[in-house]
Amino acid sequence: MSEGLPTGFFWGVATSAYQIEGAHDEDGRTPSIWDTFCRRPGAVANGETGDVACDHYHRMPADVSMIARLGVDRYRFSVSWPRVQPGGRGQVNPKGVDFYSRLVDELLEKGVDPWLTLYHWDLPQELEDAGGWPHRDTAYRFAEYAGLVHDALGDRVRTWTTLNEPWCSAMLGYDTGRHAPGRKNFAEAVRAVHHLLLAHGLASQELRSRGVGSLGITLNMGVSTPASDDPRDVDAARRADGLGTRIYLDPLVHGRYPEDVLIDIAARGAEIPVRSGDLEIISTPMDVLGVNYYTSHVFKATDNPAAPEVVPQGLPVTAMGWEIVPSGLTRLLVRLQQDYGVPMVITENGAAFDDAADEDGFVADADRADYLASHISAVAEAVRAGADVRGYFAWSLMDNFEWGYGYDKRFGIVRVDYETQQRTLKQSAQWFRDLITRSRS
Ligand code: IFM
Repeated sequence: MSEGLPTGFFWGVATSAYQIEGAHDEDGRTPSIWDTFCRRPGAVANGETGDVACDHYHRMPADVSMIARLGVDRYRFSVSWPRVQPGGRGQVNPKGVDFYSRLVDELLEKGVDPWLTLYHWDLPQELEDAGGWPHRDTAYRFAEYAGLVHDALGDRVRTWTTLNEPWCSAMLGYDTGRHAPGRKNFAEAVRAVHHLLLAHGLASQELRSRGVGSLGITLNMGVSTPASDDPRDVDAARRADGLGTRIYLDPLVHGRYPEDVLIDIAARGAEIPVRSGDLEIISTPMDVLGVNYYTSHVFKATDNPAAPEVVPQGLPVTAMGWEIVPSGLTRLLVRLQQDYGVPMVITENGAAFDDAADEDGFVADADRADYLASHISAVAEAVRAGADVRGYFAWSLMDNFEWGYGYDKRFGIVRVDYETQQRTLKQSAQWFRDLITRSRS
């Protein structure tokens, strides 16, 4: 399955701050937009919150030992902005920084390389109150925060990711309202896209000026296929690809927004608030593109060009209802190589299933192991076809807070019993550990 992966290909597991840390009001941390959103009636399944989550803030050393026992090369985690810079402005919070400093030290001591993401959706609430991502100043606040984190950890962390999945921050946060902060306004979402990209560029400049080993951004992507040759279906797929992928990668890599996407969004009454010099900042060269892949879609046009129908292909689905399409990952990676040519790493790939634990907490999740195996094979196939892919992170290390789904959906290769906080390796974790061992021999 891993035949064809290049020498030096690395393996990792991934998490994010709000999904695992808990300790939401400890040691000076202030609320993020997710703390606020979780308290909005009906926003999150069962009214759940990340207040405790996996209690990783208090269990970090043991969690790092568990990560090391999996044999991974790298651990991808995110830093909580309101923990490190409460309120999103001003001085660092020494206790917040100390947590990440200890995390990095624990990882390095155990031979696991830290892969740090600066923003995985937990905007300080005060910055949302000041306008959030539709407001240009938020990009400058982010660059300042990036510099502060680098000042604290840059001596030990080599790999820096600015943003995780800006599509989710912009579109789910400001258009559909399914994610924090829960606004529903397409024009604001488009402004958020630009300011997230600007934030990435400004932060990249801050980080580069201080010195980094490797710098990039992570995007969630799939392939968009038309349901038929009908030009309307072809156009529906083009639009989905435009708003899902090209609106990010064209400015990031080529320094321009795609013309067809500008026309599409103008027809919906929105405009990208680009200013002179922005695109040069946004296209600050990156070393690695993080690719998060879960599924791909087939699109059929409807009477509303902004709302095409997703046509199920009759494939098996995960507990999220997402079809399992490993071939889409191969196609995506080959296409990204051709159109953008940036070295890539799979920064997330994994699946939620309805796990059944035995009395010891063990889950025989052959379905999840199969999902991972088929997608790792798809990566190897893309590499054989010429894609430059350098590593793979499984999402996720452990079950955690799955945003609007609360704790109902479990993506972990490690089971978390939320009553006791006991961690138990699932069959998929054992399989992943053995794969890593085999791939080295
Ligand atoms: O849990 C999320 C993660 O935070 C971002 N990427 C997708 C995952 C599964 O939905």
